[in-house]
Amino acid sequence: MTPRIYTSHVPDVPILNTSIFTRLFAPRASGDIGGFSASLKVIWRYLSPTEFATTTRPSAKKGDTVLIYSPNSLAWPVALYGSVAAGLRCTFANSAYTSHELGYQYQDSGAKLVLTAEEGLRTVREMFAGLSLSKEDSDKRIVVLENNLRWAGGPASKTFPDACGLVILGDLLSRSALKLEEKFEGSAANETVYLCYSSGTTGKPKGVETTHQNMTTMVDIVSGFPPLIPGEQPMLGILPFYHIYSVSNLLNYLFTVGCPVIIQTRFEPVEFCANIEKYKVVFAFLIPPVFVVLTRHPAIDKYDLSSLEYMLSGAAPLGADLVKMVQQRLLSKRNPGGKCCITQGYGLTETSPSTHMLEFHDADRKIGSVGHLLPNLKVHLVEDADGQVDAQEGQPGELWIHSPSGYLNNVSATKNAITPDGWFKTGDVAIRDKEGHYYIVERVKELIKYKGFQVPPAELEALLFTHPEIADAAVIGVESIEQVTELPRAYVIHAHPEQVNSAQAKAVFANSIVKWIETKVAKHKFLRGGVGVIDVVPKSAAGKILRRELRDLAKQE
Ligand code: AYL
Repeated sequence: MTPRIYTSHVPDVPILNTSIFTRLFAPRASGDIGGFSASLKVIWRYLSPTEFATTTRPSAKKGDTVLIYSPNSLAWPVALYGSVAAGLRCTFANSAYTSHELGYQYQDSGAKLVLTAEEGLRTVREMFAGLSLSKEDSDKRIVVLENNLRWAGGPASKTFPDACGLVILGDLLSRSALKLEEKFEGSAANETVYLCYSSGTTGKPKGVETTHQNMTTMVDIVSGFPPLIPGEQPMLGILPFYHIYSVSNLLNYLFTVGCPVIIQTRFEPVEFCANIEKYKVVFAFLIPPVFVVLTRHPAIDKYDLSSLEYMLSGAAPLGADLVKMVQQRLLSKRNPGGKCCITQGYGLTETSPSTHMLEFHDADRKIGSVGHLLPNLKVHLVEDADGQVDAQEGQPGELWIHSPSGYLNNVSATKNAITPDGWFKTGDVAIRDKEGHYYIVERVKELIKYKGFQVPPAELEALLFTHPEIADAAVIGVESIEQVTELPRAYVIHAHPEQVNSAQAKAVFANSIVKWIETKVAKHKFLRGGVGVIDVVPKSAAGKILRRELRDLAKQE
């Protein structure tokens, strides 16, 4: 039987044969040598494999990878696009990563240099020490992105007394004489430009090979979709830049629209409200936990948020009840007829990223939906794991998306995720209604999402196995209604069960594991759902953890 394949109601956009850099900057960067483009050029020249041949840094060749490790700052897009202009690939790490987590991504991606914020320097050096590099060798692999980026010609850079050949962005900026006519090097459209880390359906994080063309097409798709942004409004940059949601929607897309972005280092409710009031923000890209804040935080009453009329949520489920609560609260402070449109986008790192978006005019009618399929995409809803049986019209099925992506150096993970004819299995279950609006109703993959951030169970399980008192472990996500997110919860088996044969002993041991994990991983992976001490981890005959049984167990507890 021929499978039922759905396409978008919106016409396809042409697929350009250019690099993302050319699409976003080339016209502006060559004509305008203002602060931003000057800094871009400095980073580009420093990192360019053919330029600055006299520097002592380890040589990078075109196509090599650099790792960006920084919270949101003005230097972040400079680091990103400067590297891209130099023909390098970029991988971005969560700015809260520990040296161990960072080391995994540095090695797995094969990165040659790390571009870090000042506050990350200690962790980066610790990471290099963990890889047995001397201080001299590691400092040569680091570029420090200062928090207060001073444009070219500014005062001398802050000094780092213990530096052994560290390169400071501010130093490069003040040293550099730029020629306007310099041309950026091009990259081929089909080359990989970003390596975003995602655990996918199963296993540890893997580098998703995202090409220039994936990114330029996404920019054109989003730009062509019924207008997301009403005019050139200031936008809030509260999503972490290192997440693909930001790279695509806040950075790539907003640079093409020419929107100013108000950078917040991290989400902080009072600053968030103050910025909306000050800049009269009309539209914001958000994630579900921010909506929880919008229903509860006292700052909401202290600031004038009446300009904020459109919000798009993504990266995790946003329920209809929460949407209604936010609307009620915000509208109660507005004049009659005031607007408060909340919609959703859906996507995955592997699909670079957006595949669905709900148009604002459907916001109230289709509340809870992730909207229509975007152009240039094909989806298939399947009832069985092999994709042989189509889901019936209006019935749930796993969402498969036709996608050219793949994982770096990981043929087997790529094969598991993508069928030979190019269908990427999302691990999400969706329903498509008669009008072509999609609803994400369940996640069948093991991935846990804490407030929009990926928590790969396999990573926490591997860590738990290294604990001397743990014989076996499994990690699942448990729902927190209160926080509108999943919380990672571990089930562990004590290596000497007789030592934990009372409820109290179990509780003490469980608590010690929660604390122990907090010393090892970034905050979003903490075991906020707690630890359960059990006798046996339920497994299939093939040894696969039966997570559904553990989820049922968690519900009974
Ligand atoms: P990753 N509703 C429910 N689940 C969602 C949604 C949503 N709106 N969006 C993402 N997810 C879950 O790679 C889903 O389980 O996301 C999906 O498989 O960190 C998983 O998150 C993917 O996790 C955009 C642009 C969303 C980006 C994104 C997030 C992409 C990165 C919408 O327009």
